[in-house]
Amino acid sequence: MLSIIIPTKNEASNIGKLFNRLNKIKKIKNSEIILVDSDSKDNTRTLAKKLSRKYKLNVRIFNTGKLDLSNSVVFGFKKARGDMICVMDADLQHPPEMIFLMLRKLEKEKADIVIASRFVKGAKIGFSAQRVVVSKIYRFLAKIFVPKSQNVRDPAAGFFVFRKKILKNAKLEPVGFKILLEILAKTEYGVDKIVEIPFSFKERKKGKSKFNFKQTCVAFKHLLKLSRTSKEHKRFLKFCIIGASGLIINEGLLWTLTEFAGLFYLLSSVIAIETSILSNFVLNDIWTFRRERKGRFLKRMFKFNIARIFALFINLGILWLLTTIGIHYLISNLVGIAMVTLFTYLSSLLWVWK
Ligand SMILES: Nc1nc2c(ncn2[C@@H]2O[C@H](COP(=O)(O)OP(=O)(O)OP(=O)(O)O)[C@@H](O)[C@H]2O)c(=O)[nH]1
Ligand SMILES: [Mg+2]
Repeated sequence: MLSIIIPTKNEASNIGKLFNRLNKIKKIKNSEIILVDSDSKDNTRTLAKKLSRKYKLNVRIFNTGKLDLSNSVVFGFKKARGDMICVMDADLQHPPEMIFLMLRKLEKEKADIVIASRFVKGAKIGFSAQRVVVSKIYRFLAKIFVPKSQNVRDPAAGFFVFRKKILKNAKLEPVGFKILLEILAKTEYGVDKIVEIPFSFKERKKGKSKFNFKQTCVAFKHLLKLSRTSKEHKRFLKFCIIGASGLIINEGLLWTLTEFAGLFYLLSSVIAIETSILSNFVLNDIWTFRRERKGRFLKRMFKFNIARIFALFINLGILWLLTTIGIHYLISNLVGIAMVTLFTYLSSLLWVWK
């Protein structure tokens, strides 16, 4: 059975049309609809009750009081009787006609999660320029803070179907609106068992959007919270420790080769830099990114080297730029090193050990 979970807050102006469209779907009679409403003041629940009687739909309505959107949905998960779950909004931005298309895809492709995605080929999205930028930043940070979600184009989607079994053992503690990312971070699914299908996400026509500046901040706060649970900050720390060890190797070898082997200092430096790159790579491969090792060792090593050479140019570029605008070269160099650390970390996470 499919449980369709619909979070609502003051959606009386949309609920009539939503139920009408749901009623026209044949397979809906074998599903349950769980409306999780956060204390709407506009009759949403009464109207939903009336309509479910009128259309003879299997609807269960809960008032989740002060719970926010994502926690209301989690409440819905606990009430769900189906072995498949669909989450969708009530404001008709998510076409209900797609529900069983997504379910079919889930079954046919033996997927764990099917997402109606706003960012795959064929999708259309009616976002303002400002929201496009925020969404881009959010999706980029999601890749860094929740690496498990790296292959998902729309981790902030609100319309998706999944197998309930993936929730087993997961301790969901979301805040705000982004329930999908919480699921991607904490549940047990196959990373290759996520399918995204395009859809056209239009502006809401009736009722008021509850997604505002405060909710945007909450979404970023949620990301930070997830990075703590996925222990991504520890990974970054490991990367920095290895970076520091590389610095010691670099300095030590430069000194030894120049002073004791009698090499010209620039030649010593080339050997020292490459040795530290290689030691950094090996240590990261067996410690920082142990679980992300895929494919050929040499290929990863080559990519890591390329990223480091790029990093060298970034370092020099920042050093030159900041020094020419009057900043002391030692401070410019520190800024350069910080930026390079970030760059090499991101290229490692999103490219070398993707
Ligand atoms: N239970 C519950 N539902 C909520 C809450 N806030 C919003 N919703 C519902 O969640 C769905 C998505 O909310 P919207 O305000 O449309 O947010 P959005 O779709 O991200 O933003 P827009 O694109 O501007 O519409 C709608 O069905 C809302 O009624 C809440 O605090 N509790
Ligand atoms: Mg909406």
